[in-house]
Amino acid sequence: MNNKILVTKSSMPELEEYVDEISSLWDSCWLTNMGPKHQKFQKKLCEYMETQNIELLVNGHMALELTLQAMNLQGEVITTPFTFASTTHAIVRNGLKPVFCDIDPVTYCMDVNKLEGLITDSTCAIMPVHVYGNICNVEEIERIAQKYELKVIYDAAHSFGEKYKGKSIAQFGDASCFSFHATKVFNSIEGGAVCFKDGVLGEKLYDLKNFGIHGPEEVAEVGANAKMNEFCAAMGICNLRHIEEEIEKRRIIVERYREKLDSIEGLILNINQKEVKSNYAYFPVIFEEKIFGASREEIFKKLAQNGIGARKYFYPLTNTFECFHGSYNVMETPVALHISKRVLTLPLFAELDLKEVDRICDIIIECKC
Ligand code: T4K
Repeated sequence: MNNKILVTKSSMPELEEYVDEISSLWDSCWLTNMGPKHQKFQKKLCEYMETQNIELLVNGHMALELTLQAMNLQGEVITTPFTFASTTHAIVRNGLKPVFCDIDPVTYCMDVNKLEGLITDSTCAIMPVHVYGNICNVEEIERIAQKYELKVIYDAAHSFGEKYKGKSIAQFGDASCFSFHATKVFNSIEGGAVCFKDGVLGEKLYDLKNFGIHGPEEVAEVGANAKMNEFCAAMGICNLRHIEEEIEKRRIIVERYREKLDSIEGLILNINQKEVKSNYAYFPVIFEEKIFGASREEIFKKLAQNGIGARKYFYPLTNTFECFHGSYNVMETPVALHISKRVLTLPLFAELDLKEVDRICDIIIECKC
């Protein structure tokens, strides 16, 4: 496993730094249930994400699922199928109906030109995804949401640390749900957070992550157990100290990929979005077989033979999952289908050596015919 290069590798603080951060837990024996580390992490995140309103959760999925529950929604939620299972599952597990909007062929986020046509009397919310850390067209989504009085919940799992026009990405929509999973730009081992506008939503989320318990003798909601424990909060505190260095290292790696692959015909690289402070979360490449001469599957296999674990994020589309028993028509999202059949996300993590980036690119270029 050690000589393999996988799609990502968790960022970790120095062991001593983490040990130092968790040592007080041996005195307090307070390990979970919104303890001092949880509170400290929440406060640090508020500063970093430039918001007053953050609720910490056990993972990004529960952030999505409980946010929908806290909003008491009913009916249809417009979302995209080019995402991780979590986005669609959060909608379905709330008894809501996902309605799939196609994606923009450049950003892979929701195609806002197709959004309005999907709104019906049953639509209650929009759940767009800042996929790969590419920022959705937040202005147009806000305009449409206001016009039809819809809630906007961003799946911001990939966009920690980003800004749009100088404004923290945490400040868009009614809520933005982040993932701090081990595989993300920023991790707290497992973890997630919701940033929100309305304080009442925060109070509900606080209860919902703790079984719906509102007071010592009052259980007001049918909640879950989705609390972040103290060890995860401590990891988050440590990793947050280094986040800007991490993003800078990623930027250098992405630049190198671009230098090597930009001019190769048949490859489409992820764009540099204007007015976005990027976190360089993923490096997706679209392989147009007819021009490049080799298919995504061939490249995937060739890389694997060389010990390189690129991934097909996000294939298959969520609207084709077996668990939905053919409920959705994939032909309604043709751009998402096209991209999902051709995309590979290449290895990208802060400690990835530039020589390895060159090797990965050379293997890809050798496949061109
Ligand atoms: N919304 C979106 C758009 C998401 O992408 C996700 C999660 C969510 C919501 C939900 O957030 P969470 O509930 O997960 O917080 C991974 C992650 O598990 C998942 O968090 C992530 N998206 C998804 C895109 O990727 P897998 O099944 O591909 O992970 P896995 O185990 O194959 O790991 C990928 C690579 O990461 C490994 O090859 C090596 C590396 N790795 C993995 C682990 C577990 C590490 O370096 N350290 C580790 O501890 O889903």
